[in-house]
Order: sequence, then structure tokens, then C-alpha cells
Amino acid sequence: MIDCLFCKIVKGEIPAEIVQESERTLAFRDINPQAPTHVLVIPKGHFANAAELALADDGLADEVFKTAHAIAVAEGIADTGYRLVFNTGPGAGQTVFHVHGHLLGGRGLTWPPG
Ligand code: IU
Repeated sequence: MIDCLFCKIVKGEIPAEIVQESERTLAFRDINPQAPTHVLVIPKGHFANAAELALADDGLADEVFKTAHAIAVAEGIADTGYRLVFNTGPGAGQTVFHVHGHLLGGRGLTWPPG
């Protein structure tokens, strides 16, 4: 998608601190981190949100989940606990409409979220 910020990151047109890359997924650090570990995990292909991704290609959603967990292990937060959040829709705080999982950890996380 031409004007999609995360598609531009996938194409290397906008810089990002890449954490992990596979044929179909990309993970990079959030520019405005909300926790010591705050990584965004995305499919390289454009899907607006989590629902669109799961309906279009649930195998790819699976890859996104597995990538997030692998990064949690690599960052040393898998045992203490981490949060994987997919804000879906403006009412839930989604601002970039290319599906992304926020992997958050490295500090205590309270519930419910704001
Ligand atoms: P949201 O769930 O759509 O609100 O999350 C979008 C995230 O993308 C948010 O945490 C931003 O800090 C992050 N982000 C980024 O990492 N790089 C960018 O160039 C831009 C936003 I714009």
C-alpha cells in the first residue's frame, strides 16, 4: 500500500531498528517505547488489522505469534511474562493501519490497560 508507513519500513524506505526478519514477517523496535522491550511484529504484506490478517491467512497470523514469542525468549522476558497487544480499530487506539502486534515486557504490566 503506497501511503502505509509500515509498508515503507518493509521496503526500507523509512528506517527502523530491525530485531528479526523472515520471508513473511518483520519485527522492529517501537520509536516511542512504552516498556524496556517494545517491539512491533508485522506481516510484510499489508493487512489493515488483526481481523483482516486472520481471515486472509491464518498461517501468517501464526507466524506473527511465533515470531513474537521467539523475540520474547531472545529478550529474556518470556519467563517473567510479556504482553502481546493488537490494537484493532481507532476506538482501541490503533493509529497505524497495517496490523502489528506490540510485544511489551521488561517491567511490571498492570491490568486493565488504559
Ligand atoms: P498503534 O497500536 O497503531 O497505536 O501503534 C502504532 C505504533 O507505531 C506506536 O506505538 C508508535 O510509536 C509506532 N510507530 C513506530 O514505531 N514507528 C513510526 O515511524 C511510527 C509509529 I509514525
